[in-house]
Amino acid sequence: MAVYRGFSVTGQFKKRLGAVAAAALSFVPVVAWAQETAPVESGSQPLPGEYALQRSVTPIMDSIVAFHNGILLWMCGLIVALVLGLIIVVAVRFNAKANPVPSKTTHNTLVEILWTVLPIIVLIVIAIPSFGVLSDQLTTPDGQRKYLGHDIFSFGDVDVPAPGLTVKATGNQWYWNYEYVDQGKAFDSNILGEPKDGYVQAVKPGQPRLLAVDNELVVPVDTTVRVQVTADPSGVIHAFAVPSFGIKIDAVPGRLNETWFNSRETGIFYGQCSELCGKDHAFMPIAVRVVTKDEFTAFMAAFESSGDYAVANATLAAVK
Ligand SMILES: [Cu+2]
Repeated sequence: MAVYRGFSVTGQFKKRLGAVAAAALSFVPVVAWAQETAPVESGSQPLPGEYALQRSVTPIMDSIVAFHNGILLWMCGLIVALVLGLIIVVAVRFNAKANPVPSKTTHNTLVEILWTVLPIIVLIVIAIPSFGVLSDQLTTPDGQRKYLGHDIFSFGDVDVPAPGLTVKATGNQWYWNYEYVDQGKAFDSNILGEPKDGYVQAVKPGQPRLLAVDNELVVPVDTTVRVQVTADPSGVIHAFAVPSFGIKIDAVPGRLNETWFNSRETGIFYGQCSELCGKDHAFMPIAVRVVTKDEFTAFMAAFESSGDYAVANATLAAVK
């Protein structure tokens, strides 16, 4: 009887496995569709149906993608498979019916060593590349230092030039202010609303809702941009984050944090405040417009001579 019931349980389990496999297969069209609609040239932003990290356009994000897809996902997958396997073994072989007289074992030295040592190895495998990526993110290039890029187990073989531009991003309640530090020019960047809500500055067709802003931070392509990040001294903590650049750093009142990026692509890249900062936390997006070096030179010349962001922005093609 016990054997028969054990078999029956296994049979039911097989049916369940079939259902899980069918559910997994039903995701395949979604995956294919997400790949078709992924951003190709222009803006980098989250799109419906996407499930992975945003496309990388900087050496730091290359490292993060390699770390996440090459190590973390595999380790998570293996650990989930191992734990699930153990649970299945326990449920099938050691339930009260299949195993009516339980063992009185309380210690097993080998097992105890294994479940201590294996997690330590797992943590070391995660920690070594993780510290490398972290120190890359927080070390502003000087033209000499090598960066990891795709190969996170190297000792660094990617050259990155010293910063060609310094930008200070200040988190306010609830918008960002950007300053071109060496040029002494600053401007505010506010979210664009929707026409139906009576916003004067409304999103144009094609601009992403809740991400588009009136004044984008304009930076040149293939240039290392030093990003200094802080928050309004009388304000709260925010965080400056742009997924495609692989940057995320806190904006703390009274403290100047620093990170950097070097985008190899032009386009508009969107991010969001990533520290739960208050009632309009969801409405202070970040939009970085990466333009060619010539376009940036013209933009900055117009900004410096006029002191007016709108005049400088008019030198660039209209945002579509
Ligand atoms: Cu914020």
